[in-house]
Amino acid sequence: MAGDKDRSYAHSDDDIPLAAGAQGREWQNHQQRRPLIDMVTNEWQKNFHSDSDDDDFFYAEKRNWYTPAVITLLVHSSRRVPRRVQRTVCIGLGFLVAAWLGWRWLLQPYWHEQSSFAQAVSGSARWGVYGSNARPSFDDMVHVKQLDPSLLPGSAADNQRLVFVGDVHGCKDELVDLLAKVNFHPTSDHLILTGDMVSKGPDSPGVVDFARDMQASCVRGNHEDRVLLTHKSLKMALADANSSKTLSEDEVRNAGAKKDKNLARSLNGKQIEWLQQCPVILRVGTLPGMGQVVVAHAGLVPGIELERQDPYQVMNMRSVDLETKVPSEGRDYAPWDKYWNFFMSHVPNPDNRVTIVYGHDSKRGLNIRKHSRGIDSGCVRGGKLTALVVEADPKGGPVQQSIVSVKCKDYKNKDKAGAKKKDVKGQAQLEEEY
Ligand SMILES: [Mn+2]
Repeated sequence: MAGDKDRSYAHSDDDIPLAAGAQGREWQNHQQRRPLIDMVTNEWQKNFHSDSDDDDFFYAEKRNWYTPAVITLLVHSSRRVPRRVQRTVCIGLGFLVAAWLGWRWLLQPYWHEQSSFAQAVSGSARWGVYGSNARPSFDDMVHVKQLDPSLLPGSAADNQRLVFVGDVHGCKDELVDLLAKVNFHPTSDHLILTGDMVSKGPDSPGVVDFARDMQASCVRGNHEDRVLLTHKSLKMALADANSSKTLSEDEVRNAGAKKDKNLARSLNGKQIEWLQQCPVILRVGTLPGMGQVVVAHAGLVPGIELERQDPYQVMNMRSVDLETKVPSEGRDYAPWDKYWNFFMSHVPNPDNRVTIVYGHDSKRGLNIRKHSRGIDSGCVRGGKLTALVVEADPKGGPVQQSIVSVKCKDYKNKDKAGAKKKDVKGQAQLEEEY
């Protein structure tokens, strides 16, 4: 084959006749008629000359730029560039990459978020105004309550403090520890619980009794709501049973999940009554440096009167659809607290700005912003129990605020180990429900 011969020629310049063997003469003549370059018979040369135009194009594409010649050139030229210049170029390139990443992952999302908040605040309501629809009022639920002004810090001679505590979830020992840590005095300090005082943890009735003893204020969390609704349906089912009516399967099922039923049964009349008087929203009043202060378990939609907030969402929201202002208990939309803070920072009169103290979002954890204080730090699942302590400034300036917390035992994982054996699916559902 021609290829074999070519290769043997390429092998050595001196031995052309020998390598050509029997066909030496013919090749010698042929060789003399050809330019010297044609003797270079590597792959590149062969393909370049023998194939059609299309293939040329194809092979040209396939050739790598980093041929030995190019690499030699690069190495030589880089040796000629001073080290300092090389370093500067490297640092410059690194800086450019960092700047691009910073823009792409930090600044751009932030800018996008801020402009969508601005649009939500100033834009016209495309789908009507959220909160303007009439809702039925619930006669067994307090929607908004006003805190007694005499309980505000600085309202009396003795140094009164407000102590807000996040989701206790039946962790009575930790609540007692936390109040001891902040040196709580029931006569001069006032305790405000941000909801979800009961359920999940070891001693829900104990927490309610303790809160009653302390004459604490509270708001209704999603767990109080469930327990109270379950209690109500149990009572109704019992009344039906007493009126010698047999319960239908639906009535039994609708009386609530087993855990809620057990919890509702574990609470006595006084404890249920106390939970019942917890409002969905507690108006604390105006505190210097904090503006108006409001407590709600999960959140509020800014720009909507407290009386017009959807009670279910106040106990459950995590995000808000900026286009419709409709809150959601999922995280599919903008975090409500970020929108809240953007909105409040754009209220012209500082006296009209509202600071909200809330719990509910233990996954997000402690979340302190200018106009919001998220203080659920996941006590019942082995996190911390957190207090926000608000104290009057002796000189009449802005109130002093501090965060104090205690470590909690992991009650939920202890329960989980036992529950897993019994009902894996049920536990997965409970995980989702918070
Ligand atoms: Mn909650």
